[in-house]
Amino acid sequence: MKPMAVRVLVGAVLLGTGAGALDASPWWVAYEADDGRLPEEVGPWKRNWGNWQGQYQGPGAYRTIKDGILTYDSLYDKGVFDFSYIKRPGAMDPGPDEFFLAEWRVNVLRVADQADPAITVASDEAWVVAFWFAEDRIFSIFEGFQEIPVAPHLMHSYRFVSDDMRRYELYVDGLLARVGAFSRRVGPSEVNWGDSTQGAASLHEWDYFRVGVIPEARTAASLIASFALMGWRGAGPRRRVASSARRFRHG
Ligand SMILES: [Ca+2]
Repeated sequence: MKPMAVRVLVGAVLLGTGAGALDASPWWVAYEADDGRLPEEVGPWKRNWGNWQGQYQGPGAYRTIKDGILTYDSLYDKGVFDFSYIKRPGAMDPGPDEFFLAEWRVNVLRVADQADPAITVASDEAWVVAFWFAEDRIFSIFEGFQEIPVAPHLMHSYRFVSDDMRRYELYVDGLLARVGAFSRRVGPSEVNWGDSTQGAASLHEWDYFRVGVIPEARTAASLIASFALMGWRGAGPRRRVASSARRFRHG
């Protein structure tokens, strides 16, 4: 793992001030890449990018949207990072009878080298999980680079679930792939995703990235019902996910 140590997961050490007024939990933020707008254009996502010259230097990754897919291409420069983030100081974590859910669908087509795209979840109480994406596996970088293999060069659906921001479950294509633990970190609560690494370059496609806090279902039956309501089972009800999430967010 030595080559990885020289690289910087920029997203995991991102510093900054918090957002303004926040919705009370439950909450839900989704980027669907459906209408040609970039995450920061849709909001409330903000963008952080740069290169070896520093933050906000250069064009970042070449980002294009086609047929509901957002593609990042930073193969031209390993110094490039370019990711989207939200901060919710004091309002990220699930309360009693709620759970935290992040779900995303991504195809990592090429990485030079080892891993470049990433997602980070950092809690209000300063606990963090970050996954680093290679072509044929992902790494939980704060858990000793624990590896989770995936079939290369395919779209995979990921679901990250936690009810206490200490332990989590990660599902890949609907199957439980890892039960893991958050690690200590410094900084405000935050979620980010994209090309999060300086020192590696990549080409990857994102179908969606969704995150929020959802009321806990009390029985297995209602759990299944609420997952069905949320579009838990597939790409079909995508827009319905967004609208039901909006209901949670504003209701
Ligand atoms: Ca990069």
